[in-house]
Amino acid sequence: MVEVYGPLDYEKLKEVLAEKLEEEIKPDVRRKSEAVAEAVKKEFIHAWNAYKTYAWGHDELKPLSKTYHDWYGVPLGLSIVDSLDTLYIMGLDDEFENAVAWVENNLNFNVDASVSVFEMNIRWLGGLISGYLISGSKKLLDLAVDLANRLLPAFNSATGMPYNSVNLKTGAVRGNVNNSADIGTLMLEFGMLSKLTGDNTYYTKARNAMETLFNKRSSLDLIGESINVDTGSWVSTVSHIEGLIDSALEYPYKSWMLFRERHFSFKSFFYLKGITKYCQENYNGMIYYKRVNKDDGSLVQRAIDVHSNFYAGLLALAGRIPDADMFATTCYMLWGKYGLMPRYLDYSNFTILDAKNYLYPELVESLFHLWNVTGDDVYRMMAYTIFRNFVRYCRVDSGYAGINDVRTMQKADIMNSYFLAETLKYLYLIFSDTPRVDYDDLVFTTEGHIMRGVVPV
Ligand code: DMJ
Repeated sequence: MVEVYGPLDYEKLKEVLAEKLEEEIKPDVRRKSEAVAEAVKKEFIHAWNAYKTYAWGHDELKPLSKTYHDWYGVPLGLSIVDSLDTLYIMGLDDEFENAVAWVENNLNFNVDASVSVFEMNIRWLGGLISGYLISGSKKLLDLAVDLANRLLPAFNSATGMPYNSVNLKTGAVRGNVNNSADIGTLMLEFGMLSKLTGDNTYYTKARNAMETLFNKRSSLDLIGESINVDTGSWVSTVSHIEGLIDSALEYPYKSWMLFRERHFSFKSFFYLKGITKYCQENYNGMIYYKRVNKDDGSLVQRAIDVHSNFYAGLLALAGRIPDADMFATTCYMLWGKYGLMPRYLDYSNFTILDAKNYLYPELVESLFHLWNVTGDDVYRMMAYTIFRNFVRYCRVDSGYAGINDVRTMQKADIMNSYFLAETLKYLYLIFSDTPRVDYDDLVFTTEGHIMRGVVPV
């Protein structure tokens, strides 16, 4: 990894990066970007084979104990569903067919379990829809409809914003205090399902939830972390771009890209405006997004969560290239400083507040969008060093392991499904010179699932 210490200044860092990347990385990446894509694919196969051997049909692989983890106590094949479009994109057609067959023959949502509406949406529903768009398998679409119908009771709150959890069998709901991200990250998947089925229910419910959340924004155009969906009162008034809020800021813009309804771009404009004005700051020569109170903009904390790394990609998609570049560079500096970026740190003094890195995708996602929009090889080179460090620190005999503490690189017994759905997919796409999908015709969901365009529908 390019190690960057000393002056943490954007201009100086760009110089150091340019020099180091030129010496260390460029010859490799320039010469053989397709070979790097193949290397990423090889690592995907390594992780996928381990999942197949030790956890097939279960949700996620535990790569150290060589066993599995099921989120809700019953196997719902999460890693299979989450991997479908990655298998297709990487040209692993036999594996894709086997995975579709497993889903067709085994996946059953009639289970007595209280599930997160957000997670079932971004991982399972998104995976099924993109799997259907690629395969044309009617059974996958039926499963997507069945799942969405089981999630619908969550919207029966007084405000129409969803409860946090719903029992897939009984429809019983839980959690009337819900996060902004969980409320505002349904539109792409629910909306696409309506487009595919002609049943507008899903589109309308998700749109109402997004609309209601938007209307609860403060006069500074900021939303808080959590809200009571029965009363419509904010519970946490802290505003930022991190987990608990993150993808609520991402979905209005991407919904505009997918559905082309003007009100989505309007929402996105106001969210980006509020964040730029009250959260964005130049600090020690770099760009950061601080945590503030949504009502008066007062400082809550100077901290950065690895999940916020997605924001550079959103800025790139929205055409804000200088800010996108500066923030991606800030994030890259933090990945470089620690080998892998710790989940959470105070950027005023670099105190680590949470030292784990569970194979997080957000920076490579942003680098992919930046590279795709600008064509600047610097983003490929940054992605290459991150890929090398994932291999160096996280690869084990049976797959890939998250890291519990980036200071010691002590491994965690978990290979999250998004490593297959997002991290390796974006790493592959950034290097592939012959992509199987046309980026101009696609929207990537927050879980990296591809919507629109691929499609024999
Ligand atoms: C992914 O499941 C999605 O990107 C989600 O939006 C938030 N974070 C995880 C990965 O970190």
